[in-house]
Amino acid sequence: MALQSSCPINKIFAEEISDSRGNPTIKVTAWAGSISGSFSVPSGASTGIHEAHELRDEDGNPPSPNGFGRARGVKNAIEKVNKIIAPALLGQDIFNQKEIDRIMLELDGTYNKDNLGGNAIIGASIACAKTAAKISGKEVFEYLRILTNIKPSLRPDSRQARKVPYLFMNLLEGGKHVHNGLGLAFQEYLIVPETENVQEAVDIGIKIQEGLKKILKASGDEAIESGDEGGFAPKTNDIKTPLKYLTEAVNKNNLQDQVRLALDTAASSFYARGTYKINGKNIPKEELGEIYDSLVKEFNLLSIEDPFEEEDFESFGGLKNKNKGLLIVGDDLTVSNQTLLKKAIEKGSINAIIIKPNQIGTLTETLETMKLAREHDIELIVSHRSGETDDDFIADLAFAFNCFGLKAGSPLKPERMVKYERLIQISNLLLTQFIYGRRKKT
Ligand code: 2PG
Ligand code: MG
Repeated sequence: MALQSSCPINKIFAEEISDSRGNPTIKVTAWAGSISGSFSVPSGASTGIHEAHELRDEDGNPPSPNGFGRARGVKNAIEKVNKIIAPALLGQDIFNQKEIDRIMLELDGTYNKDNLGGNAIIGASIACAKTAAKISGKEVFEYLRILTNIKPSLRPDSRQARKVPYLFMNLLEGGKHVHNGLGLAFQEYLIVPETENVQEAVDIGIKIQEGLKKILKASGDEAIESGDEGGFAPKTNDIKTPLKYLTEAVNKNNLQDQVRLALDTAASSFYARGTYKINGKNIPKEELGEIYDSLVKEFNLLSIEDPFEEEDFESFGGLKNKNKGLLIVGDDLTVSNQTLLKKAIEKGSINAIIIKPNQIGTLTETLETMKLAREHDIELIVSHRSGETDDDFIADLAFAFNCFGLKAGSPLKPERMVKYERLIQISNLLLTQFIYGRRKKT
């Protein structure tokens, strides 16, 4: 939808920056007139097999024999933006997001963005949206609402009519996000403060993580390591122990009535040839399902993300049907992809979905997937990646459509905290507007 008289794009430029793991990634800036907006692209470690392709210099090329150049380089992706995407988008209306994304999809011409790279395309896509928001004098979340109309659910029992998303904060880490070689299977142990006051939620997160530090030390863990998202990496391979630590930290702070626990097990990462490797043992999916049933009861879990490997739509649905009230969240299962979400809906696999714009590769497709999820009463949780940048776009995306959650890691890491800070800023902004509005009337 055109917002105002058209405004042609006059420059798009990509450059290399480092992500929170120290790997190269790209930052794309789009200009219309003298106004610009940028998006810094994040990168996953436990990626779904159906995600948009992240273009790296090593793709199809052996590593440089002289050892020059950083591993996981993005020179290729930068060239795709500067030499192919930019010329194709010059002169296009910055307000016509659908056409911008359509042109890039056509140029790429593959199902998984193999040619241009999902990282190159999403960089340009969101940079254009941010520039358009600036030109129209709107906050990014307001502009997103103009791009698409995703109504809050009208179901009286829905959790979707949330004004401000709940924070999903990852405080203990395992799986592919830690590097201590102990083999803790589950990837993320999260807390969810049940408050729409974001500052209060962040304070709770910091308090509990401080508490965890003491608990880990008392358990003999002297040198406490952190995982990629700023949560601690406990020295155990027992999947239940971190839940006990979290419960202890919550109880010690007397927060048991305000905080729920959640898991992202990222099960594809400990699955191979029909079995799941947990606590050093290979077990079948039925046994894994029973473990979940008992953890849900013992720890009153709010949600489990990716409880089974990413192609087992049936087992997701089985777990959901057995545990009423539990959120079964698709991430690697659905990779923010509308076609996979449709399949999950048909099979009754999930009642919540993770949304990561770089998983699908354009803003338009991200919004379409969110819209479809909302139409089917599937809770939306907008998420960061384990390799993050200082970009705060996902906070606006989560706020714009009354999403159930924003998952952005530990508040102790600056690249995660900027997302929470942006949400605090938006809440304050609305408060000021409200007060100002009331004063104006009297
Ligand atoms: C996940 C994400 C973010 P990654 O699995 O949900 O926490 O991890 O970015 O490594 O895919
Ligand atoms: Mg996940």
